[in-house]
Amino acid sequence: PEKVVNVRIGGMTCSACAKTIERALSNLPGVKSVSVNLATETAKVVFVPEETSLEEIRKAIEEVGYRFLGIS
Ligand code: 9UX
Repeated sequence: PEKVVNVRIGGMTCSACAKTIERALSNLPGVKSVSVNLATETAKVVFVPEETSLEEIRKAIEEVGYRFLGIS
């Protein structure tokens, strides 16, 4: 079964920021869909927990220069 999380992200200021994060998360194994919302500074991520984890999601966000602020 897939998990759905809403991740709060810091540091996004433009739509290119959102695209960068969408690309980074989409490239993780086990991530089925990503929708980044610039206005609410969140990303909805659907993933297979056996293939990736919240920790991998956090790392991917930080590697492209943004901040993982937790899940809501
Ligand atoms: Mo969004 Mo641009 O940061 O460097 S403002 S991609």
